Amino acid sequence: MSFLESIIQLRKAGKKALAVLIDPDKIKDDKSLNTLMELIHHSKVDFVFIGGSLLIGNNFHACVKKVKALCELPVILFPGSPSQIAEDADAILLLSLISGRNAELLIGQHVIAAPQLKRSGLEIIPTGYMLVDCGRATTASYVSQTFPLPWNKPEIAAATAIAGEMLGLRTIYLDGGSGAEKPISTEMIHAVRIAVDLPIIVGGGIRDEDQARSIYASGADVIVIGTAFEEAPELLFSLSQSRYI
Ligand code: 1GP
Repeated sequence: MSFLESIIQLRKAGKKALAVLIDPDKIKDDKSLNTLMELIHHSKVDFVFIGGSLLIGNNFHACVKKVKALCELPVILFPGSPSQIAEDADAILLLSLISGRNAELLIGQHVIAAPQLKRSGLEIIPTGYMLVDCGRATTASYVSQTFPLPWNKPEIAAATAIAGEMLGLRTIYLDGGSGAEKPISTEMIHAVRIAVDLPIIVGGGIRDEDQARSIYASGADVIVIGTAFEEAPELLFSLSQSRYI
């Protein structure tokens, strides 16, 4: 089943999903990747996302290949640029940064990537990507040269999501950015949940089970955990329990 179909089915069944975000720059060596993948396996994570707003190292492609070899979970690319397309993955979030007004990230980079994506065989997931101000400047907002949505303006997030749905995007990703000080407000997630019928992915600054539970309860279908997993991988066990609300 495709990634999109599986999250639509989970949603219909009232179930929630957990994704772990692997930043290839943060992987020290094969041994540490093996350990992380063991943990991911035992925590019953649903999806592995790979990518980052800015990758400095050069092990992205090797990392995707190794992750794919080490696990049976769907591997989804979460690309910061067209250089993060790897055919070893299963799917790619084709992110249109609809919270911003940077034409390159709304359509420009997509034009550059489109021929390669068309040939790749990857499942393409047209995603309305919305950056939200969650307390501190993040690499994502700096690199994208866009203003994030104000944290306390759920109505702007809802209107943006509606526009994304009307434009034919298939999922909404609300992101506070990696290492955000706090998660996106439950009010904002709830407003987007009421506004659109699309699967909602939420990430950025989620660090404990209580936060994850309330984010799921407000309407998120998929939660993405990056920094908390890097800092304390064992947290994944409790975070994975939060899916059962
Ligand atoms: C970032 O949504 C992801 O784009 C995950 O954020 O690293 O803060 O968990 P964290």
